[in-house]
Amino acid sequence: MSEWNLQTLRELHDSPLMDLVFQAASVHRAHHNPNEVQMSSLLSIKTGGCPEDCGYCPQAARYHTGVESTGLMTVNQVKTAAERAKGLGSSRLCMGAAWRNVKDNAEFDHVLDLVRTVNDMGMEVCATLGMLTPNQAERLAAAGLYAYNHNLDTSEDYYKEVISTRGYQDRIDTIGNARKAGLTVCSGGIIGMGESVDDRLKMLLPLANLAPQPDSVPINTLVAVEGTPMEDQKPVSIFELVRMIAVTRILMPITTVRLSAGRTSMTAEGQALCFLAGAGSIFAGDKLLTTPNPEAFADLEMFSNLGLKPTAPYSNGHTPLQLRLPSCFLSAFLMRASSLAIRLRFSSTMVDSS
Ligand code: SAM
Ligand code: DTB
Ligand code: SF4
Repeated sequence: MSEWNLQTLRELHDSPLMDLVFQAASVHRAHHNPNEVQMSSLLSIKTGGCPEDCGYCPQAARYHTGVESTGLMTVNQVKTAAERAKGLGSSRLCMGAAWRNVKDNAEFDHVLDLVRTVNDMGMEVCATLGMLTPNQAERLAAAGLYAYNHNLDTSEDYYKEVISTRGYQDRIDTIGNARKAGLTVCSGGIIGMGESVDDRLKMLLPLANLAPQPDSVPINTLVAVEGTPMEDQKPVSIFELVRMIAVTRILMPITTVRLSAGRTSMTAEGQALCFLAGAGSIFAGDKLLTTPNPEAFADLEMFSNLGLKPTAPYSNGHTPLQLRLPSCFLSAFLMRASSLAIRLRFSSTMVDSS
């Protein structure tokens, strides 16, 4: 358990911004390269028609948002998109499906093929497919999945105002299933849905209390989409976002804090403050899952102005199971080969001396 509670976290959150950012930047530098930011791309492999009622989501079938429902993308479509993303500097691809949960059917077998395809390209493969059973998590890990994204979204109290079709504990269970299968965990949430500052901090506490803490925490600002119950939410200010990123960084020092949805309305100066406060990744490419994201050239210009370099894949030392297996076999082979060589040398020494 971390030493933080809501009161100490709130004091930290409300401290003068310069002090907060300085403290967060110091923690960031102690554990991460402050001049590297990972570029990660999103790909909606199955869009729209979702049975859930998440109040922020343009892909829920019950809201009239103009998002068209599609079938699963083919291997070739995903390969082309992944090659484009890699060419623009992304070292990670996150594939999203508008599902409540994964089903054990031919579609899931196809997703496993998609995971293998992107893994073979040397990219970190992330997926966000809804709830997972332990066996499904294991099959994804065996196919080479590196990370699973499943957000808490908000505090347990405010969650009831946002989603009724899936419980908070269901989310915690899926995160546990992903982790037990050896997947790295990506879990965070959204600010700007009408929640209080305490709700934001109450979302961070259960994440910080996971042992170990999540490998990534995405901080999204709401993209208020017409037709969803949240269409009229007021945008959060950049300073609220910087405070949230800084508190996340201090609370979870090793975690990659991901500056996620909502960047189209931010200036490069605002984003620079987010990087200073500990954000270590952005979603790159002109589309998130269904909504717009800054153009690639704008991000390249921002990276150049700030002297930032895109992070290489697997830079935190983890590798997906599929990549770990050959190296396990290789080290077992090398150990056997060297013990054989020692035995041969030993027996030839015995022959020489006789
Ligand atoms: N269907 C799967 C699920 O809900 O677990 C995966 C896809 S879902 C789109 C992934 C996450 O995207 C959500 O948990 C939410 O945090 C984020 N998200 C969705 N719509 C958003 C919006 N309008 N603004 C900001 N974040 C959003
Ligand atoms: C996350 O926390 N944010 C990403 C990713 N995980 C899957 C999704 C953002 C979606 C924004 C709304 C859309 O484009 O549909
Ligand atoms: Fe469906 Fe995921 Fe959107 Fe919720 S967030 S409506 S589960 S696609």
